[in-house]
Amino acid sequence: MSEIDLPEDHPRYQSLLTRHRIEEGVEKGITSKQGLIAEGRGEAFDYLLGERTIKSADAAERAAAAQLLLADHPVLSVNGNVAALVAEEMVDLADAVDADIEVNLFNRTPERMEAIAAHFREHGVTEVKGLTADGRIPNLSHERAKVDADGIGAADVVLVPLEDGDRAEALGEMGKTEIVIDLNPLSRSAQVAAIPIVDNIIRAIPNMTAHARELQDEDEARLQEIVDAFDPETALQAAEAAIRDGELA
Ligand code: PTJ
Repeated sequence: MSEIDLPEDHPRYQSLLTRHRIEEGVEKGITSKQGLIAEGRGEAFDYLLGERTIKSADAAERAAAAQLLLADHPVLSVNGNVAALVAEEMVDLADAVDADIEVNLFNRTPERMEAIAAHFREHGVTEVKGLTADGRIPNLSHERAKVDADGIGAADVVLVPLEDGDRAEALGEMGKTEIVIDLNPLSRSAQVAAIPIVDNIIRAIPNMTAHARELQDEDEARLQEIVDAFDPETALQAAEAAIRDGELA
């Protein structure tokens, strides 16, 4: 039996596990109440996608892994939903691509910042970024704009999962190469990303890590080829088509 007392081959296993983790996140002061609403919206899109990683999402996850391996200073941004759903998997990915983890919240409070940082420390991260907050994202209201100058502030490639559109756009305007994970292909964050990944974060992160481990010995030219072969427009169109025309599993 797993953490939710259900066999893993139960047809609704993933969805129930996700709900359980988000609920627990709220109880621990990690996830915001708005995070529950965001989860519900994500689930609806996932249902329409057949709760599976579609081919274009797998290609995006591979391109994202290559992009993270190519980066000089990659940062994985985490919020309350990400921390509740995939903390351990994020730490694995950070390890595979040698990235920093930075807490960056939409509804920023000192208590949630600390609770999320502590959660990642419990998962083995020695230096969780985001608490210094000595950098700013230009053109964003104060609290949401706070970043670490030597974290997201100095990053060349940033992974921003489940992000709101404004901040995704503002980060893009700072010249960062943005990888977005969002189940809604029409969301502004997915639309502004260099690499949009339309997949449930619960599947996306482990798959990115698997791709990163498989690609780790490739040379830069080969990694760049994989990034260049990826087209964000085509990937978003494929995801939208899967949602509109797909057959439910
Ligand atoms: O912890 P905070 O304060 O930073 O707040 C985080 C949330 C997620 C509440 C905040 O960023 C927010 O309100 O986000 P939005 O604008 O609701 O956008 C979240 C997007 O993530 C939506 O487009 C959802 O479809 C999508 N989403 C939700 N759950 C998942 C998801 N995408 C991938 N995997 C999921 N499990």
